[in-house]
Amino acid sequence: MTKTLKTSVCIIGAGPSGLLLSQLLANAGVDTIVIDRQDREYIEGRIRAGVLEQGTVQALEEAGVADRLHREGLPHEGFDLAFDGDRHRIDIMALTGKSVTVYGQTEVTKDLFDKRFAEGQQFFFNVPDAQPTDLKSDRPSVHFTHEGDTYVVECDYIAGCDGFHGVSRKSIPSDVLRTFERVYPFGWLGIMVEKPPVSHELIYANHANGFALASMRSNTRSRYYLQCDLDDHVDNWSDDRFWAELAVRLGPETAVNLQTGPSFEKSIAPLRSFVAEPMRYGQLFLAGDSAHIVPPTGAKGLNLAVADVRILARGLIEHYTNNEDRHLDSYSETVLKRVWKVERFSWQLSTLMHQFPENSPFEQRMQRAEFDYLAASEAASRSIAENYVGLPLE
Ligand code: FAS
Ligand code: PHB
Repeated sequence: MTKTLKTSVCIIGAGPSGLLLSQLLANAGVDTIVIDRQDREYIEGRIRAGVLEQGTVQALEEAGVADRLHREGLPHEGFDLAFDGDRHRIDIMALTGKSVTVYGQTEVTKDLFDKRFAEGQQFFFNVPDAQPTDLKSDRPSVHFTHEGDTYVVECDYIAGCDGFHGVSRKSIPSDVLRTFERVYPFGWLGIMVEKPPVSHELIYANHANGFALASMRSNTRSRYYLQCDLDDHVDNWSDDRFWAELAVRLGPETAVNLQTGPSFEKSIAPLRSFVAEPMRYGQLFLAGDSAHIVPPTGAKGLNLAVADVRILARGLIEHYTNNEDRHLDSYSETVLKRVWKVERFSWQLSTLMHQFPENSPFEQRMQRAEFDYLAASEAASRSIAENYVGLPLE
């Protein structure tokens, strides 16, 4: 016997996109049901983004989940670009009047879950088979099984917040969906360690051996990345080997301050640029990684997902409170304008800061010239800075 549930918006995915959308809608009195194929512990356990744009902080403040962020987050007013031993600081505060906040996506997810549970949000976890249906009707639905029972959620709208590997994007007919992709010929090997960061600000380094990033989660917990081959494996990287290579790529002046220790997380992530168009099909809206992926170089993935959600929440709230659909109707066009600008920036910084095996000597000189131009031009540095702190919401 199928259990029938009704809600205004059925959200597939309880990552940052789905959780934030659920909270923003709840604050406006719009009810949702949230479905995820994993459980809360698994979702909270994923280590991902670390840098929040001011717009993301503002969205979390609007959602009422920014108290711990303001207590524990680290405001950052600049970051370093290093190129073969030369260093250039991008002074984002002087160039844009804005800062970014270092606060892990893990913590953002925990803060959102805490508030959603405190407010009695209806979740269905460990759902392997959610299936959006009747997307072109005015009563779409989501069918799934949970703990042996079958369910159908009848709703007005479905929000596909189920990430790159989710079901939502795949529910858009192939003759409607257009996808664009660039897969990078390398990955990022990341570690987490309970040691103070090597520098008080982030360092992005392009060394002949490859890219390195020195980041952090707090003043006592550091996050480091090394560019690695796509077919590399974490088993090839002892902590000692990681620390030795990181020291080489950051350079001796920085490495002398490196505090090493046992890593408690070590993983390799592939890098890709990906966009799916349109981000709406009938009553289905895509938001976050279900519609786009950026290489993490620009610290944009989570921030871009939040921007989608802010724009989608605005449109849905206008629909339910004023019966006004202009922002819903323009959602896909509006978000995609921003998505492509952010894809461009993430691609630009990835192209500048990594060693590409196929690069000719000419292209290597182009990388060096781009860095030298950045270091000498306030206008060029301001361009990097205004993208890094986050472009204004349309
Ligand atoms: P998510 O992928 O976070 O969440 C999707 C949710 O949907 C998951 O909980 C999943 O279980 C669920 N789901 C999937 N399929 C489903 C189905 N069929 N049915 C029901 N539920 C389903 N961004 C940065 O800014 N900086 C970084 O350093 C960074 N590092 C990253 C490292 C890795 C390894 C990865 C994969 C991503 C990284 N990102 C980074 C990007 C990342 O932070 C995303 O942008 C962010 O998680 C997007 O959030 P969501 O759109 O909610 O998608
Ligand atoms: C991180 O701390 O995980 C991080 C920071 C900045 C990036 C990418 C990842 O650009």
